[in-house]
Amino acid sequence: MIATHRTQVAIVGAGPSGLLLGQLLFKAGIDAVIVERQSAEHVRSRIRAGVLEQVSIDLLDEAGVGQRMHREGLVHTGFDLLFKGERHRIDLQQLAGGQHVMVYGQTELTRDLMDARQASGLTTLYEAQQVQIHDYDSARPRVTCEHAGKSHIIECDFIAGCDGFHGVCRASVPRDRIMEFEKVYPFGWLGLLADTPPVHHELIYVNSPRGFALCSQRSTTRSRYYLQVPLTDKVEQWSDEAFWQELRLRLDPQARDHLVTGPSLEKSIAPLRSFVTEPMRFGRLFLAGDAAHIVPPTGAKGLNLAASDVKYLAGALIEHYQERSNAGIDHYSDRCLRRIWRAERFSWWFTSLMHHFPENGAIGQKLQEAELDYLIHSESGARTVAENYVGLPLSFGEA
Ligand code: RFL
Ligand code: PHB
Repeated sequence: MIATHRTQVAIVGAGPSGLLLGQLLFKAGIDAVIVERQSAEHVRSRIRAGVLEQVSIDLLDEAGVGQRMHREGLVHTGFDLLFKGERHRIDLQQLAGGQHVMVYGQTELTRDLMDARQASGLTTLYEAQQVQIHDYDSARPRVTCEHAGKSHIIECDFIAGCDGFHGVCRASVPRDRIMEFEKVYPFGWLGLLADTPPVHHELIYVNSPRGFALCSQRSTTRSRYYLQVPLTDKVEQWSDEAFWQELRLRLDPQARDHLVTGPSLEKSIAPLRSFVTEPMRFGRLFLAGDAAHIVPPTGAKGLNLAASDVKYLAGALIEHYQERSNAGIDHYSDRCLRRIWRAERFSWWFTSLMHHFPENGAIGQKLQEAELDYLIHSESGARTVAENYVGLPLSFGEA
């Protein structure tokens, strides 16, 4: 049995990039089919990012899915940097022109997008196997897959590769047409989610000789903490008690006293990497989000970069269909990459500043502390951190 679908845009991957693109296209009257390797349940339950920049907040509003985020998301106007045992606040609002970020879990955002898609009766093939892309250099690209015991052919005008770092789209591009830039860090983040009140009402980024730590949150009753761990560590080696004990050792005395511990709802280790693909367009195939780039999570940029790619891509496709102009399509890769490299630079720099690098010895720790000391006492230093953290404007530096 072969089922043939005809659509304008075939989207591979139902992560935040694919779902948000689908929603923006739907709003503009453009038809799209999403093909996703995992089950809907699996996609719904993934725990990842937590911090949204204004650009992402605005885009979720534009897609018509921002209501719950505004009700339940937590507006943060600053965060703390902890080093040499003391905390110092970076006031985002004061330093970055009144801007703030929103703490709203990727899990919630994904749920809002999936619910909106389902409510509109749009087609998503979950648990699709052997997904392949074809003929994206021609006027008639296709996506094929196996789904619910049938072979499916999706004929389309364009393919959006929103299938994450391990997806099929980037991997299908011949090696001589693509450049990849990569740095893998010699440590990972061990994350723990717990139904305990957060240790502080804002995030705390910790530089400690024992390694980096981050105190984040999902709500006023749910906390998310991370510890820098060697890549050789396995999550099974870390009991909840060992996690809490190590976190306490990296915190300042006040936070240590306030820390409320409890059983973990989830614990996992994520490797850290900087990665960029150039270009991001190959004929009628576009890469967006983690399929094209990865940042280490220290700067909270991954999901936000995915959202800005999608903003440019949706804009380009809408321009193509509504105005018969390919200008947005032709500029897609360059416009995305400018923003991506700026976020890559910030994420790499903030990661290098906050993590423990044993190979740099005691002097490495002292130099990090001196740089942090400079940053928090220099208005321009603190402003640089704040401005990058809230996200550089979409039109930054453009004529
Ligand atoms: P995703 O989320 O990886 O989704 C890709 C989807 O494609 C599917 N797929 C396929 N489908 C069909 N056929 C195939 N062959 C396929 N191969 C894969 C996958 O099943 C999946 O559903 O990519 P997307 O949509 O580009 O979204 C990117 C974000 O998920 C990612 O950048 C963020 O989670 C990164 N990130 C953070 N970003 C932030 O902006 N702020 C943060 O605070 C933040 N914290 C984080 C993070 C990522 C983390 N981890 C675990 C990597 C914290 C962590 C710990
Ligand atoms: C999170 O809450 O998962 C989170 C927050 C800030 C980051 C990274 C992750 O920089």
